[in-house]
Amino acid sequence: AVTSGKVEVNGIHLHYQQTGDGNHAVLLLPGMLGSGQTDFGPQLKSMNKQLFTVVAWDPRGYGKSIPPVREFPPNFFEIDAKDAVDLMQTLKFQKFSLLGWSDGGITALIVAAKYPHLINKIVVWGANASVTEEDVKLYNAIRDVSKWSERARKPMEELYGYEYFSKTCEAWVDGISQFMHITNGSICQHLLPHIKCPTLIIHGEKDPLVPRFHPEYLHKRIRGSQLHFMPEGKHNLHLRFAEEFNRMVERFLL
Ligand code: TYC
Repeated sequence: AVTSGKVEVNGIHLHYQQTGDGNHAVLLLPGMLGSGQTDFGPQLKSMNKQLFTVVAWDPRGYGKSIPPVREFPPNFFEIDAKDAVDLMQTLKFQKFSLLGWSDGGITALIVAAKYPHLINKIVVWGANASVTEEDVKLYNAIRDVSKWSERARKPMEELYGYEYFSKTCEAWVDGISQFMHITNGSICQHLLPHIKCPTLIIHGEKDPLVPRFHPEYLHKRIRGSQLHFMPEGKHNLHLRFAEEFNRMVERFLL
């Protein structure tokens, strides 16, 4: 069974889902506008519940962690990183692993670098440590949510309503694009050498949103990291190829 709850963390009532009772705690971190419910259905359903205790969180302003409305100050990933850590501490998980998708992957990288004593292992996919001009073009192509695929759009519209969904997506595009100007494109490049835990980077070779140089850069800068390509995978490889993804991740975490 999957339970859900809210706890107060840094003044925000953060919503999370939880399942399993294994010794190995794992936090699932959703992508932009994501939540446990929209982004991690197959993981909450099918990850091994004897081995793992799985928590999926809704970052502040996303999913059911509203209010507050989502904002994108220059340090929004750092804010998410601290919230994620403080959530797990509040839930009494001493040490845990992270599975981070896309923006959630960026948050996972920052957590692993800044709070190394708390982190067991991390898995990231669809994540990037920097923003290039090519990325900004791709971001602007998804600014208008009416152009999203039905599969990506529908759960978001059901969760947020059209208004909040479309406004927050536009705010995200502006928020992520600001790294181009304020840090010369870096989101967390300087932190990667501080990541000391076992790290698995997964990349879908057909991901239309994240160019391949991003996972290759992560692999180069994170010492001892593994890079695994899924030839048929797109951005949502953990949903489309859930069984393959879950088994690979479980094997890595053990
Ligand atoms: N980072 C986004 C997420 O968290 C996905 C995304 C990546 C969107 C690249 C656009 O060009 C893009 N799901």
